[in-house]
Amino acid sequence: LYAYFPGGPMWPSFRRDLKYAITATSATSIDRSTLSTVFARAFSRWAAATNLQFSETSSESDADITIGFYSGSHGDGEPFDGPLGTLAHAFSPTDGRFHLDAAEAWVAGGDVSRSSSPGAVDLESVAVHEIGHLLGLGHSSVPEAIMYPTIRTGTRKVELEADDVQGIQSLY
Ligand code: TQI
Ligand code: CA
Ligand code: ZN
Ligand code: ZN
Repeated sequence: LYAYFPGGPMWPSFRRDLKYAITATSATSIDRSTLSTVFARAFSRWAAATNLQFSETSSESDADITIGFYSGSHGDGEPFDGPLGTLAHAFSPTDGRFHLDAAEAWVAGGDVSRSSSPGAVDLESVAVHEIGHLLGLGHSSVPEAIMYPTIRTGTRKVELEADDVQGIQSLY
């Protein structure tokens, strides 16, 4: 079954059109337009299941959600750990910070199962999971769910499971 963060934080009902900005990309070699496409696809999975809408903004000060790539310590007390281990983290509503470990062998817009890199991680799969956290979902006990706390490297899991849809629809 799905879960929420303690206390059930969520985006308030008058905030249904959330803006995100991709703010810190200097630590990754993935090009900017690929990042825009991958994150837009990840957000669209959740938009399809709710009355939430997401749009990218180039202005960090307008953004509800900020997305960035960082290595090691990056100022929030949750340092990244190099390849594998922690891949990314996102804070609960309405913080909006979504950080990705720049040290991962991210695969964006390709077929992760065909990557030659042993620790290849599918960016869109991780993004769909972290957006669940940004919206207020915790971890699910259903292994097929996007919000299940583990994923095998070299695999892609981007479609919301019935459990994810029930979880998000009970919040929004
Ligand atoms: N990052 C953890 C995660 O997002 C961070 C975390 C640990 C966390 N405990 C938490 C976040 C409790 C919120 C609440 O789950 S991770 C996966 C998965 C990670 C893991 O790097 O381990 C994905 C990031 F589910 F596949 F294992 C993305 Cl998809
Ligand atoms: Ca890592
Ligand atoms: Zn961080
Ligand atoms: Zn998680």
